[in-house]
Amino acid sequence: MPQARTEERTELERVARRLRHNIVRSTTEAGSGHPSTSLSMVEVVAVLYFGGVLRYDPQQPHQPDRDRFILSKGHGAPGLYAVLAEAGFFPVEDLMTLRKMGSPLEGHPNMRRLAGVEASTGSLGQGLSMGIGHAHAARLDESDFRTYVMTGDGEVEQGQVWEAAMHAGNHGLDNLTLIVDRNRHQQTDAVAKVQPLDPLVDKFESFNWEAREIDGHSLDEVAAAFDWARGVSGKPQAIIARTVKGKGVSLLEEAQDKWHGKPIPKEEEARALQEIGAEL
Ligand SMILES: Cc1ncc(C[n+]2csc(CCOP(=O)(O)OP(=O)(O)O)c2C)c(N)n1
Ligand SMILES: [Mg+2]
Repeated sequence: MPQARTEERTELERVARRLRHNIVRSTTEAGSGHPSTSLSMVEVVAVLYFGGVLRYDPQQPHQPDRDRFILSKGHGAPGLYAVLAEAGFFPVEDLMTLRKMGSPLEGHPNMRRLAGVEASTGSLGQGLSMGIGHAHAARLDESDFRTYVMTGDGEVEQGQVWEAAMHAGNHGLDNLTLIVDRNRHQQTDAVAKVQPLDPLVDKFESFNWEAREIDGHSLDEVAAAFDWARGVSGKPQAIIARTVKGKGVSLLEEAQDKWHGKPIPKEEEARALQEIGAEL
């Protein structure tokens, strides 16, 4: 790998570790929230914001030609807040106000209170429809901004997701990319037990999308997938990112259905941070 590329990867690894630290610390401090949901999306958002994918300016968060990222799985708010702070939308120290009275870092993202949040989400199933609105707006305004939406895999059971998928495919919205965080677990059980989704790639393709499955924790595969998505014309793109719920913290990884929506207890925090690795 050329040296510049190696350095970029090392920097992204550092970003990913800092995001994991801040996800764990902010939810443990809050005594509530969804660390396992947030830890599974870290590499995807690290590459989006720091791998040269999203076009954004924290000094001008409403600039009309910015790219949009909509976190449809709004309960992953601690992960979104960690990356927005890292990107300079607000001070990193504010992460520790998560879920506190008066803080704009609400339990689920509120676009009216925090710059950088593109959509108020938390009621699952709506983000892709909102993203379609932005994708159509870009067309109407003859702007080249792109829209990225991330859903959970349990979330994909929602009927509205498929109505939206059908619409985006029929309209050939090639400025729209969906990432499905395929961690295979939802609130209380495995997705396959509640409502099997496979073959997910085939399903999107049959709705006139381009789709591919990747390792959602490989920075290289995530970066390559976004490159691929940008190159597709005439169809929206779905990236099915295989991930692990609670990635990086063994306590969460080992009992995924037990830890949904639960913070790491104070007495386990130090060990979790050590497992994630030094925050450089
Ligand atoms: C419409 C709606 N129904 C139910 C919920 C409650 N709920 C919150 S998170 C969750 C599970 C989501 O699982 P998944 O989409 O796989 O996300 P993950 O945490 O695994 O990333 C549910 C059912 C909700 N937020 N919105
Ligand atoms: Mg899931």
